[in-house]
Amino acid sequence: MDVRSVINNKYNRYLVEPFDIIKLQIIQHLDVLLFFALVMMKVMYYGKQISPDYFSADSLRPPVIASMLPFLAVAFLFKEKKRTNYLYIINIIISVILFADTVYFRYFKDIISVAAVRNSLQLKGMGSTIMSLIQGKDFYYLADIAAFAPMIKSFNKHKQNIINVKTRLLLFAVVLSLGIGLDGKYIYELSKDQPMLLTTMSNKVYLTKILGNINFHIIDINNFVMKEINSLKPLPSERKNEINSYLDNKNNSQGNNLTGYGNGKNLIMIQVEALQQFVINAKVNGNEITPNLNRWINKSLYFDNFFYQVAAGNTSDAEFMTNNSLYPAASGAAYYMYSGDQLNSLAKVMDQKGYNTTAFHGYEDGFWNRNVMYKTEGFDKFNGETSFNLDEKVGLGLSDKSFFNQSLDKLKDMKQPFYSFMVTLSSHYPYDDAKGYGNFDITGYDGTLLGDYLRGIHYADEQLGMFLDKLEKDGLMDNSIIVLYGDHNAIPREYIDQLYKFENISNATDLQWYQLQKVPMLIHFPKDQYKGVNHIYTGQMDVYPTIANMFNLDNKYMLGKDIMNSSEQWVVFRNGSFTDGKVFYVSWTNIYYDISSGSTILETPQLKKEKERAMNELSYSDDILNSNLLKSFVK
Ligand code: GP9
Ligand code: MN
Repeated sequence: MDVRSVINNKYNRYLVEPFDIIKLQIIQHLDVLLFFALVMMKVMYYGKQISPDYFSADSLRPPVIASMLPFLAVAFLFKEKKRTNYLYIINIIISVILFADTVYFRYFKDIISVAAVRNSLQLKGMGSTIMSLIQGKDFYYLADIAAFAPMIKSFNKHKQNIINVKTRLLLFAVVLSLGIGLDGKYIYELSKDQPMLLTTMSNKVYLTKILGNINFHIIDINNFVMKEINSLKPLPSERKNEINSYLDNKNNSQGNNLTGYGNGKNLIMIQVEALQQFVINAKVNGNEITPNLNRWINKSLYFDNFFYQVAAGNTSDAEFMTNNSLYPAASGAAYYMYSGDQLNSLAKVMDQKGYNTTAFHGYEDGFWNRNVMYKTEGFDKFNGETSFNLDEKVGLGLSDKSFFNQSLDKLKDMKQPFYSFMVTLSSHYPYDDAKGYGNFDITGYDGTLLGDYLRGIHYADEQLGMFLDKLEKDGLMDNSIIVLYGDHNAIPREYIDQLYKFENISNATDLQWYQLQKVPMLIHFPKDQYKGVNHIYTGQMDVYPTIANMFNLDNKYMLGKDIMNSSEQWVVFRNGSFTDGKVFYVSWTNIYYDISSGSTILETPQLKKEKERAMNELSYSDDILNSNLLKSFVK
């Protein structure tokens, strides 16, 4: 029976059985139904491939349906025959993406991103690695595409264009609004639950779970294109010159204290999760919180006015600063946004000097985009979660104890000289997983975040102590410089009253809050040389320039200072706050504090200049990164 004659013949319409109408509608929309069912099946299969527990079918279905709807909506704009072709093409695109995602996950345990694709295209030998990762079952995604190719033509031949424009537009509008509504709901819920995640993209796997694989890729492509458009806008040459001469001035050595001291020695840099300064040399119920760090501080050059300077990128921002001496991104995470830039990172420059460079971290390789960014930063190797035996877990992932033990074995096997960058994990918020380890007495702080932190950081301290002691015993320390620092604060603002109470501070000012945002930083030299305490105001931005001086590295593109050869006490924070060691400027209230008296002071022309300098430095850093300036600066 001709479809058109049934539907269009108003005299005959009442003669048609309802069942026939349904049947006809199904045949007429077979392409839509098939597309929907096939893509759903593939995304479910994809979830199962990646992690059956994490991506349960129930959790995947709603966001996947939501992300499909806008594509379906567009399909209704086409006449039926064209619609089939459109859906077929969209199916191919989605299937190829899922195929790539599956293969990529097998290796990196992360979701593929545009930056990751671009970076791997630049790597030699990546082609054969990818080929070796592909498995027969991955072709499940593509099977229907091959099967349907010959059928589409004959399907279209039997189908007729019968839906009028008005109905098609209506269908488009209804399905699109439904899709946007549902997507909006999931995005809103996510932004309430984890406000930073959408801009920092720190956990792509989680984002994919909440928004669906397709939406993740749309956001990722959008971010990538926006960044590319931004960097296409050429900076005026005067601006480039201004930045260049500022960098020249900054990186003009003012002395030769310890210059080249590290030549031929190893560098072991340890970034400790949530290690704040207030626990150093402090006691709870008569017991030292960090007895091991306190002991090692006495054998090292210790900086007791060292600030973390991180922004939304948190841990990754700390890594970014100590390895690049450029400021974190104004919004989002530098580790995601700038992973396609050319950088003159510590590992890269060390590598040029013949060093072996390796990063170590006991959590998902793709978290904070590390698997991509460590390559951009020039590390030869990244020992992420997939390189460790996950034999003991504390909090998020591999326990610090096992992490240090396994890393030590790897260090011993490494060709010297090396630069090893180690990022710890166990003392991660909310710190309540170290309960079963040790019996640190936190009476009086039980059931509080601060109490959990004290116990958590006590555990981390114990592992750090064991690691450092072993390094010393094994003799590796005799030929190594160790730099150790905390990545960011442990007690967020919501819980700050617990910390004020611990510190006996009442009616705290913003200056007092900032003074509590210090993290420990120590440099240990062989044979405990140069031990002592240095009170200079400094921060994470200054780590790379300091190392560059000690290891005679040639880098003129750092915005921090060499602490060994500078009398400046300049520390700038991403929000525009800054200190010069005497005055502290708090950007959100526009108030200056005199550090020694703690009282507020009025702006002087000199302070106004400093404020401008802080803003300039931040915007220079933004321009360098947004316009990928190091690509042309670094010869
Ligand atoms: C995870 C770890 C945590 O890999 O570095 O990052 P954070 O949540 O502290 O930014
Ligand atoms: Mn951290």
